[in-house]
Amino acid sequence: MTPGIQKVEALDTGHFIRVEWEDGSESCYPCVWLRDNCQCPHCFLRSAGARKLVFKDLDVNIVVKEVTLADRKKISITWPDEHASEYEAEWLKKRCFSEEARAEMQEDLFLPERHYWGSDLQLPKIPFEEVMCDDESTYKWLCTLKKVGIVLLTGAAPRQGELVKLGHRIGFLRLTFYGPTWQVQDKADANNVAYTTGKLCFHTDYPVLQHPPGVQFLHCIKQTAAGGESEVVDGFHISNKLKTQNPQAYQILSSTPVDYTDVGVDYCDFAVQCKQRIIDVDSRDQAVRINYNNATRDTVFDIPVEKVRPFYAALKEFDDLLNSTEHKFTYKLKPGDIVTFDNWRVLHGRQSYEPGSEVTRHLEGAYADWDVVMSRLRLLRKRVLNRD
Ligand code: OGA
Ligand code: NM2
Ligand code: ZN
Ligand code: ZN
Repeated sequence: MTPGIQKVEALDTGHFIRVEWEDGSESCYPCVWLRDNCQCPHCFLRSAGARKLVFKDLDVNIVVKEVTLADRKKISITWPDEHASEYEAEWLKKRCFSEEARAEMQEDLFLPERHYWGSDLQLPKIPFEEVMCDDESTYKWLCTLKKVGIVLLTGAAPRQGELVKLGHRIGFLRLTFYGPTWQVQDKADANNVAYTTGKLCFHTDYPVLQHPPGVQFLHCIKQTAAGGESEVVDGFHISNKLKTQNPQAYQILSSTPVDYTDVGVDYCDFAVQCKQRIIDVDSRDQAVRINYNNATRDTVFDIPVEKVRPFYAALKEFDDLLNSTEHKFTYKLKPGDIVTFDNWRVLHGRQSYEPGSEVTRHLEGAYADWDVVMSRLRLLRKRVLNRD
């Protein structure tokens, strides 16, 4: 429950409002922000949850004319032009500018908590059927996907079409040049190394796209008897390790733009080019996305010649860490399994297998964007926790 408001006053010649809460805490709000976020029908479109007030009509030097405590649940402000605004206690408390309150709100919105793992991973498993029918299971699936980066859904039918259903469950899938869903199997004149029987070293999918798919689904329809095992590694955990172990290598991989290329025909013809840093970092130098597929890394490399060898040395350090037995987790998909993972975080690979006259191994794959997955997660959390 939000505490009531004890007292409200203007500070700094009307540029700030100070709120004293009944629990003894206090919050400070800049008047320009309060005016900007007036919730009246003139300034705010309730049905869209969006601001109507246009920026040119905002006086960035505005001060309050009068502020009053309507009751303990609401404050009222009169502005110099007589416009009147009201703000509810709960609304204000959530938007408190203190460092702790902001951190709490950001955690609520983005769920940044991560559980790092190595070869000791306890692969989280949930029945596919439960995820399709039960909100609580879907919520648990998506929470775990965000926190751990990988969840295995079990017991789907061993035929094409299950991923389209899963896509409808979250909202929609991400279309790429390889189609709405795509078939991983040995193909003549393969337009991608994935469509052969060869080994796939640790990679993230599709770093050649400006906005690589955030989430990947691989549904096992048919599995070969010998070979074809899957491997995964926690790219964020490895990035942390590299940063402590070899800060210079980390610096190089998190700053060097690497050229990627993908040219061919599938859903339609394509000639895609992109520059990506192998370790994408935020303003605090924390890894937020791995962009690494050795197969589509371009032969064109747009960096000064003297930087080339140090780059390869740095990539070697990273690749060695990815492949160390301490860090990688190996498993083998069974028909009906759907592995779902964070394609911005988890690097995946597979062992080679023997080619045959007929198809012995078949996975159906699909992508989703984190925006779509997080949106579904927030909606389900509201429904599951509030039971509305
Ligand atoms: C892919 C891929 C894994 C597998 O298609 O990009 O990584 O097990 N496939 O075939
Ligand atoms: N497939 C599996 O980056 C890549 O080329 C990943 C994409 C072909 C859709 C493979
Ligand atoms: Zn208003
Ligand atoms: Zn892949």
